[in-house]
Amino acid sequence: MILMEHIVREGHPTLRQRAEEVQFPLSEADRKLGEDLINYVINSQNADICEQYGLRPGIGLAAPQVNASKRMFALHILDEDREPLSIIAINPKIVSHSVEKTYLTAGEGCLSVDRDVEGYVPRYARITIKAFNPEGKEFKKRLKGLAAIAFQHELDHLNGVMFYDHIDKESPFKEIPNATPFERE
Ligand code: K2U
Ligand code: NI
Repeated sequence: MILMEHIVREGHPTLRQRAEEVQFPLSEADRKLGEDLINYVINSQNADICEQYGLRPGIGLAAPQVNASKRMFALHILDEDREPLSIIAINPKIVSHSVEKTYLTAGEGCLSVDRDVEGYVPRYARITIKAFNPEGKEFKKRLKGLAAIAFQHELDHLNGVMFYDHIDKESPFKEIPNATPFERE
């Protein structure tokens, strides 16, 4: 079970590396890694488990965040008024995206960042993604809203990018051109 002690924090070199492609068929270790990632995000959204183990709630977690430099992350997003998204994405790619951008008006956070970093993080409003599931089957999805934002946040982790790299240092709340704000309730 992944606990907060297993999550590396900013300054750890793995968070700034480009993670390695995952080979199929998955090794037993890689299969377990995927399970551990999705179980973390599911557990972290259960108030009792969260309290019992001192977890920070998350809707996504990428392998580099547990010091595994592999192109794999989990997303578990149920609170959208859209179909639930619960995936382990292996060797994920954005194949196309909208010109329109979006950003969380509350800004973003990160399980690997123990501080608040304010400012708007520009993201593509709609994306078409493809990835492999743990069985090696490729899937494609069109994402928007929080799912699109979260996918881009996790994909950044596979490329050594942190959310605050995207924030305008001089003017963190500068209006983002051609962007529709996303208010998270
Ligand atoms: O990668 C991570 O550190 C988990 C991130 C993922 C994330 C951050 C910002 C925006 C979307 C996804 C967060 O800790 S998950 C916490 C969270 C929950 C709901 C909405 C936004 C962030
Ligand atoms: Ni993060």
